[in-house]
Amino acid sequence: MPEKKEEWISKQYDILEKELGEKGVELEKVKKKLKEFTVEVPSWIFGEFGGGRFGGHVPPGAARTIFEKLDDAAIVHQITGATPNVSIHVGWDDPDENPFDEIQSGSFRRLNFHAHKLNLKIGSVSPTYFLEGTHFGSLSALDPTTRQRFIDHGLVAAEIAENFGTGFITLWFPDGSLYPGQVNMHVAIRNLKNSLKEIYEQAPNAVKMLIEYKLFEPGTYHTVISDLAGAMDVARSLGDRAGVLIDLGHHPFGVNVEYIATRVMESGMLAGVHFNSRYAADDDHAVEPNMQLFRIFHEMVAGGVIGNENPDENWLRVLDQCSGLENRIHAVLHSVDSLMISHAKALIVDEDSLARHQKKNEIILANRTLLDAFLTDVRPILYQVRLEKGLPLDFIDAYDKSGYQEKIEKER
Ligand code: PSV
Ligand code: MN
Repeated sequence: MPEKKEEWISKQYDILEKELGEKGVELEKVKKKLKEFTVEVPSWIFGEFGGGRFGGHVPPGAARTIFEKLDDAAIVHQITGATPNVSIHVGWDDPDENPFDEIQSGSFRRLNFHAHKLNLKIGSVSPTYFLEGTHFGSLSALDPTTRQRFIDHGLVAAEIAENFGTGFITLWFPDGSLYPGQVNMHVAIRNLKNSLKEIYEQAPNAVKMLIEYKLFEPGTYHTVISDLAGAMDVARSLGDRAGVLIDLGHHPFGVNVEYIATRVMESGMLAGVHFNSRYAADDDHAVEPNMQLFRIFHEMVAGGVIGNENPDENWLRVLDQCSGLENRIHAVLHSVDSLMISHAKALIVDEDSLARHQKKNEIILANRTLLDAFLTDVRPILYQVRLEKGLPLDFIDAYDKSGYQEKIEKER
């Protein structure tokens, strides 16, 4: 690194330390939290899936197997120091590439071993309910054989999560309908709840289940769990090892997602977030450090679901992105950077002033207090953290210089 850059960082850091210190924000504490920040990366970003347009264009160097996906995740962790866990999708991912119904949880021992060799761990585990055979529903299907098939699949995922993962399964269902009248919605929700109950009761009892909701897709008229109310209702019907998964791309436009997150925090329910950015629908784009993301982080900090010493008190955090045209590893590195920027901004809010303005109903002043943090360039803090951790300052630049992209494009 040129000496000048280090000087600039140190100068800017000192200025921030002084300015923020006057507001009661201690940068040493902020740095500690940022050093400990982690997020799971999804196996599915590194594979061939994504986009679904341009004649099935596969980005050069895309991983062909779950082992190669972990290899890619390993370089992301080496560069960022923040992504030790990889979220997997059983069915999409199978170390033995068995037919869907024959996936064995034991096969994942080999994958677990590969992960450990790479200094990684298997993180949350998703069963895959949107592959072959669920065009008329999975756990909510009218056909009992279909339901049983996917209950069994959920149990395999639960066993993998218990034996090799972090004990979380995350569930998303493609179940829904295209036209009014197509599906008896009462029956579908009952079937879904009963099927989930079977998984909940038969799964190893340390396994936690997060239920994801989505407004649309593939159902255009209705999806079986379309919103927070539906996900919470289902989770409550199961028990306290069940909770909800908030995917940022799964809401109607204009929804106040940070308030959704706040309601879940205040309920005390288990929860997690799937991070991504979207413009049109569920785009699954890389995370950007925008205002919404800052607000979500601010509520997570205020609600005490991030940065706790006891990891059980923290919400699960996972990237869920898979857009197909950009360099996938660039996209993941960009996401991790965006999350860190947003987290840093959330940690430097002048909370005392905010509380004072709220008490006096000084609406605009309260709003500007939040904006002050959002508009602060926090990169000197992040760079300082990276210097102290011995990590590169610019993740994408470090990746481009590593030679990894050339290597995978040649080998795969
Ligand atoms: C569905 O759109 C989703 O958000 C679920 O989390 C899946 O697991 C993931 O995307 C991958 O398709
Ligand atoms: Mn998701």
